[in-house]
Amino acid sequence: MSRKLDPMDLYDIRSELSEDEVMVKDTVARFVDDNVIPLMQEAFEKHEFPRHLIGEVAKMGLFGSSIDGYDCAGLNGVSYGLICQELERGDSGLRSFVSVQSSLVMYPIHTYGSEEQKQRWLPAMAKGEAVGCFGLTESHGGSDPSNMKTHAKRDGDDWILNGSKMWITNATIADAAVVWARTDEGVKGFIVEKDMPGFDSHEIKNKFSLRASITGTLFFNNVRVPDCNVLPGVSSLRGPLSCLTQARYGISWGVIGAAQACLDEVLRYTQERILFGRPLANTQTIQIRLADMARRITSAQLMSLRLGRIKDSGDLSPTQVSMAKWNNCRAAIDIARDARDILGGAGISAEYVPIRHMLNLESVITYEGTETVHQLVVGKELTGVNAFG
Ligand code: TGC
Ligand code: FAD
Repeated sequence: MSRKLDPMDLYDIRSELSEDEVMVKDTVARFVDDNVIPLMQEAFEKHEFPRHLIGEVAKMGLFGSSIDGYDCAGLNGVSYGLICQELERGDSGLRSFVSVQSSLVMYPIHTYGSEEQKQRWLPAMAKGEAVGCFGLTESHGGSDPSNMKTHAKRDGDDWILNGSKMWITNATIADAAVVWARTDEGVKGFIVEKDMPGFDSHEIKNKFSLRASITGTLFFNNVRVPDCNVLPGVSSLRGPLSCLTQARYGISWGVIGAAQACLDEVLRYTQERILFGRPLANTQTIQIRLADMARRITSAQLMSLRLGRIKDSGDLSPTQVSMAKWNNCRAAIDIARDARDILGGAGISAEYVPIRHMLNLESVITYEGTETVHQLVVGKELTGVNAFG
């Protein structure tokens, strides 16, 4: 008799992981089962980010987990992916928080910041004592950040920052915002602190997606930023885009967790739901749909694991990340929508996870580069022709 396979891991990805990676995965999975899943339905309904989780996530060393030193865990890229996968099995909002803090705030400070900036922010962020946000998108078109209007001018030893940013995760709870602005010396990253005069933020309410995550706008009205708060290591769009590569990599893993949560729910439901005198799972079309979910999850797992190994070898190309972000977000959102349908009327209730994941994934497939953006990045790689211009 053939052995029973794990429905969430048909190709036994687990056996490809090192002992340390398995330990990271299992630790975060337990935390999510015990401390995250039980509260996400209510957090989503109340449109609230469960802030008390910040300290708990910090205690596990999940912020800036890929950074060596500065009180960070120094884990490899595959471990970061597994962290994202397990967190997003709970909710995309919590994974978003960790993506922003780790890949979009701590990463640029670590990669492009001065030693003083690193000492000041990285240990505090690793401990969850300081929260960060990342301001790149502007209201007139997030897909094309080269058209940014936010700008800064030197004034003695300071810079004067003007403009605004839109759709910013953690905007209203951030102690520091890494803000990208046009200057006479190229695009630069500014660490804007929450109390700086002229800096303001507002929460965007009434979202139907990522309701358990805070999203907002940032406004800069003649904000005086000292030169010591400017990231010295980069002066071009490569700065913010390289951060996106880190975050997109994590998202490619994260959405697998959301998809697994949906498959898990419908596997249970279709065995219990009796229609026309037999469990729903006994019908051919339902089995085909479940099999298709498992096929897509398995493909996504293989893609992300391979991507992680390439990342850890130091040879990651942004195009490879684009392909995985596109493929895995598409797989996850299709699975979540199909799972919602399989649940029938129950599928519109927040008591079942697919609708929450489905709604969250509408954001996830849009932020960090829309599906179209990633398709065009791959298209450019194949043809050598830039279709953005
Ligand atoms: P392009 O001329 O291609 O590139 C400019 C410079 O950047 C370099 N580069 C990259 N470097 C690292 N990673 C990447 N992914 C990179 N893409 C480009 C490039 O080599 C060049 O470097 P250099 O040294 O020669 O100057 O730039 P472009 O203006 O043509 O842009 C191309 C395009 C459309 C792909 C880019 O603009 C893009 O990715 N647009 C989408 C924007 C986006 O994804 N925004 C996300 C905002 S943050 C967010 O959504 C957070 S959600 C967080 C959460 O809650 O989880
Ligand atoms: P647009 O760029 O206006 O795109 C509109 C449509 O046009 C899309 O369908 C797009 O695919 C399509 N399109 C674009 N270019 C082309 C083309 N060349 N050909 C054909 N079609 C095209 N940003 C941050 O900086 N920091 C954050 O923390 C952050 N968090 C976010 C959190 C949430 C919940 C959301 C929803 C967004 C967040 N964003 C953040 C912004 C996000 O990155 C942008 O929404 C995204 O990049 C798309 O930009 P846009 O919304 O302006 O859409």
